[in-house]
Amino acid sequence: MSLTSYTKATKPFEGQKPGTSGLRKAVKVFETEHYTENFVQCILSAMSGSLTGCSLVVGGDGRYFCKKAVDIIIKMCAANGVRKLLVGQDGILSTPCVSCVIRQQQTAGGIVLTASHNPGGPDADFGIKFNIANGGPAPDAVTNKMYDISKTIVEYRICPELQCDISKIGTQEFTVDNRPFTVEVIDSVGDYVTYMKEIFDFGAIKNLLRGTNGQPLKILIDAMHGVTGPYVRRIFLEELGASLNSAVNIVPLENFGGHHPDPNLTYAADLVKAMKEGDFGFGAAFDGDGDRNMILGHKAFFVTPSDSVAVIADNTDYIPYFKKHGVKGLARSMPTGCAIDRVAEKKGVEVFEVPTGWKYFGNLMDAGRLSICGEESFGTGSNHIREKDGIWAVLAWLSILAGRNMSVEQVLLSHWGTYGRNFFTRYDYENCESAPCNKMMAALDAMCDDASLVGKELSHDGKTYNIAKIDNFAYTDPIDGSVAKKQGLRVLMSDGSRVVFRLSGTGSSGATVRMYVESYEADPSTFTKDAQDVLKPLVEIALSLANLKEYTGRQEPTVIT
Ligand code: VG1
Ligand code: CO
Repeated sequence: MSLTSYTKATKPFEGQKPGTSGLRKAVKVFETEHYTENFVQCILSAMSGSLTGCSLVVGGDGRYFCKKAVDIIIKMCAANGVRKLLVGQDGILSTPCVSCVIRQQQTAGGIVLTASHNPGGPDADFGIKFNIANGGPAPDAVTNKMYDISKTIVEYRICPELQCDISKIGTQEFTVDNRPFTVEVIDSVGDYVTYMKEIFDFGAIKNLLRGTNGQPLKILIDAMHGVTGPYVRRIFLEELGASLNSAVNIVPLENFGGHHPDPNLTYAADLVKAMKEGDFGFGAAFDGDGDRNMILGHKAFFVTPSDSVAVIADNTDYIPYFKKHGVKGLARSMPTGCAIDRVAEKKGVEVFEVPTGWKYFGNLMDAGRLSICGEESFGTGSNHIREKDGIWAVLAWLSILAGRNMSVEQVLLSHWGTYGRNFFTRYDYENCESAPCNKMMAALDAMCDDASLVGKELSHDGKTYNIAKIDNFAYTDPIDGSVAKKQGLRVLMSDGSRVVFRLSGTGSSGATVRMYVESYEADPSTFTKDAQDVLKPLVEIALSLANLKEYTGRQEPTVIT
């Protein structure tokens, strides 16, 4: 029996503008009649030429509203002429896994249902993101097109009678408007696990955990009730044979157990506490959709994400994938600490500084100029896919520990010994009022044109810095020449220290101010110092330069990482 699709009349909604990583709003907003349908139609219409007859991947982090959204997407893809959908079982696919499946199955792209590290549940956030055929987040040109369509949309197409059970793996065939339409429900972890086994030497990691060449390494992995639970179970418990107490919170929950599924020292406090007790030698946590990671050593020794990517880039000899493919270039997002730049210099490879957001790495990878990259926001990855990848980062770290026969702390000390240490911290002021924050950014922007600030001395608590340059970061993509402007205010000091201010593009309401502070030390006696102590004077200088407390009305940040 052929099903029939219909055109439904609708009106535009304001603000369907994808941010740093997709459209994120409160669940209540997505539940508004036609809201989700409108945005899905914008995604499909933006694909125009490549839509009819194509295949797409659909999956998400399992948060509240995911299943409903999958159902809408299936009905709308069928009505818009898509030939086939690959849907994760129960709608579950991590963000890196979506990227992996898009590439392996050569689909035209994928739709990812997640608000990443934002909390989930009926009163929290939901999000929809589109990834293109290379497996990476849609670039600005594509998201701008979606946004433009959202401003004038008058109708969408849907096949309301189509019923599809996504709880069982297998293929279901439909006929819609006399066209064939296939939904293949896929194992949420299968393809991804196979790929990880190609990239890494699982035997070496197994030996490390078992202690074949010394003490067994006890690990503690916290999936924070996000999407990585099934991946952690399959990879760490079943494939690598870690003991059952090595993994916690591995059942995905629609509300992440009421927590922020955000792997940092504040929101992954339970992991930090457990690690401090000293039984485990390695700890890690992931965010809701599995693209972020936090790495901890014995007694919760913290590895900053900026250091983590630099260490991985410096130790590629222990990862079979890089031995096979080589390491072309390295990259980081602009606010990320510059440790990786030093590794690139030593290795004699290119290093790129791109705006915040993984979408800016894709072109460089596709052009064969980028192998490993990261963001200070707990994102680490490589050109094995086109998303940052939390599980990959943990496997990379375990490979390095196995290869070097060192602890996490020893690896860092050795790294700093070679390169010096880039101390880094980020202050977040979440959910502030938008208007004053915009004013603060405008005031900072005006400083770019104030020549009298260049050379100005700023002092606090015995530390003095000289302003070398203030600018608003702009980036020209070396591959396609596209330009991204106003990507963050940078205050560059004469000694290489930096302060950066940005407004977040992932919040669902209000404004979140991010302040990034970095300073480099070559003196080994500083290496074991607490980053907050070392950076305190520069933090105070930055706060007063921006009049941040006055504009935001906040005395303290919400989160320090
Ligand atoms: C934040 C991070 C950015 C990251 C983005 C998406 O963006 O700063 O580095 O790429 O989240 O990560 P913003 O605009 O809020 O600073 V995820 O794991 O939330 O998809
Ligand atoms: Co994420």
